[in-house]
Amino acid sequence: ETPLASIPAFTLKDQSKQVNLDAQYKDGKISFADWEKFSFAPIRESTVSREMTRRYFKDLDEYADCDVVIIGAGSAGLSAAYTLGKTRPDLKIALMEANVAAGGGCHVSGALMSALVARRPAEKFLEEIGVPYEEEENYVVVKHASLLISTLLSKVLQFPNIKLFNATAVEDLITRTDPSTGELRVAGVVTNWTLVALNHDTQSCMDPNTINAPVILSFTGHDGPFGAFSAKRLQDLKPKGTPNHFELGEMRGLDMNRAEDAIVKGTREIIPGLIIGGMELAEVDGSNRMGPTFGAMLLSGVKAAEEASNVHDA
Ligand code: AHZ
Repeated sequence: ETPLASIPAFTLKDQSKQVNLDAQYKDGKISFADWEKFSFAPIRESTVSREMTRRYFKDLDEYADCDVVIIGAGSAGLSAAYTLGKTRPDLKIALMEANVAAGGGCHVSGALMSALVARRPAEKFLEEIGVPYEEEENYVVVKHASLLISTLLSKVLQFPNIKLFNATAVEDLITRTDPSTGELRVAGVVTNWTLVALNHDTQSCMDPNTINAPVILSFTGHDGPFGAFSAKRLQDLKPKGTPNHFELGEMRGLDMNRAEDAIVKGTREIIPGLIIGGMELAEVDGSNRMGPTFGAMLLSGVKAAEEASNVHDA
């Protein structure tokens, strides 16, 4: 018998049901446990439901007021969440993602051909989160886009000050007019479960949720079913003829060199309380599309976290 691995043994409450997960070789075969004796500890179905719903609604309650809301858990939103979660453990951060799965275009389209390209100096961020890469002169290559997103997500979700609300769409922004300056500021978000949000025109009105927060970071990607969400709302709030009006759909043709610098440098507080970064910014600024190169998404997230920290403390 040769022990192969160090997966620890676990013991069920009933001592007679001890299962040893140490890999063993016996008679030329590998075995991890005596599966005949194997049985899980018993549970009541309602207990599982209660454990999930109690936590979910407690989180909704706790995060109804928070310090920062991040809209969109694509590569840019997750990078911002990581940077802010790590450097500002004092801030309570809600991360809203319309999709069931996080990752946005990085998981879905970027993962079609697996490899992910990031131009230097974005490899510094990869080193920070511990994602290995192959070196080329001006860029690095990660074996799988999903390796980047899953590593980033696993780190983000471990921060005690961050809660991900997935399958939840931000439907609107909460706005206030500053009585002294008359300036509009963003003061929170209106949310709903995505499946509800998608059915507003087939069902009678279903109550949305709200989250109040002084700082909102928006990374909803470029125009699409849900994409460019805050840019679209902002356009409604700044109708033609008012200062800073812009037209949506301004994103220009693909130019990797111009696009990546423009997105990182342009990541900023667009109106008080609202910071826009990632590809959503291309809709506001009319900058170029960049295609499947992800350095700017990662560093736009870092810049947005810096802005958010300063806006929060101002
Ligand atoms: O589901 C969306 C996705 O995960 C989510 N999202 C969009 N609208 C939302 C809403 N409420 C909550 N109203 C919402 N979540 O936002 C995420 C956006 O991720 P993304 O990957 O589309 O955007 P990104 O800016 O993080 O990365 C863009 C990646 C691209 S696109 C592109 C090109 O077309 O040239 N190049 C790159 C690098």
